[in-house]
Amino acid sequence: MRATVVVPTYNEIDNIERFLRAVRDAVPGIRVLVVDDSSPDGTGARAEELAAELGDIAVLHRTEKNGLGRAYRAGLRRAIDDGAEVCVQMDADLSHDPEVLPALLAIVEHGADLAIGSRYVPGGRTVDWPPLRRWLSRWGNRYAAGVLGLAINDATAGYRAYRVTVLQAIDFESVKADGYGFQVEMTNRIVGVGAKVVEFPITFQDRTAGVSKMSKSIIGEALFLVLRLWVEDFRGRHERRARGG
Ligand SMILES: Nc1nc2c(ncn2[C@@H]2O[C@H](COP(=O)(O)OP(=O)(O)OP(=O)(O)O)[C@@H](O)[C@H]2O)c(=O)[nH]1
Ligand SMILES: [Mg+2]
Repeated sequence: MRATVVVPTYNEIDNIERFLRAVRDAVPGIRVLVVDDSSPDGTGARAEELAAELGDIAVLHRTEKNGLGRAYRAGLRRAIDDGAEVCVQMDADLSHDPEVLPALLAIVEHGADLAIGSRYVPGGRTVDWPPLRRWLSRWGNRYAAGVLGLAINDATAGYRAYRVTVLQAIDFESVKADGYGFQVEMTNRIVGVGAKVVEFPITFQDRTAGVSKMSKSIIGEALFLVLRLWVEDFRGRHERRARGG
């Protein structure tokens, strides 16, 4: 299947080269779409140079930094329009090991609609994260899964491969969340349409270069988002029952 890695970047100048070379080494035939929000550090221009050297890499330059969700919606749209059958989401900061790519792709090729690189299934782990960050991620996941009734251990994971038909089935462009919540909203919709989800254990390595874009407002958005999704799911079920469906 034709696969494209969609990778949003903002100020990843110290990571982008290592990232693109490692992806190319791990899966020589894979396409990459870098979605750069006019990084002031020149990540977009560096990505263009690497694209010319390595081939099969495109760069989508956006004018404004306005969140991971928006960057992904634009990037997934472009990848699909360019013929992708599988879209991989990945961070550029090398927290997601490119060596895992073949496994995620194989899971989708064998029939899954979504393969999640999961920190919270047996064999999965996080390395070098401070205790508070670890706690936040672990409990954020328990909270989201508990409230939404998702049988998913790592619904906030940012390393995933989607079958394009499921992205179309959930109308991914109408997903509203922009920060971390984007991953949760995507997962909730995918579970909602009864798609097949497989979690594959990964080791998540904290970034060693560049700065985090994680913020209190992103965490706040995710907390409220879960409640909004719960209300929407509840209303949806109620309306279906009222219609006798
Ligand atoms: N295009 C774009 N990319 C973004 C934006 N925010 C974050 N990113 C990228 O999204 C990926 C994940 O962001 P990170 O800052 O690593 O967030 P994180 O992984 O939750 O947090 P840390 O790894 O702790 O820094 C990275 O490749 C970032 O460069 C944004 O607004 N626009
Ligand atoms: Mg990161």
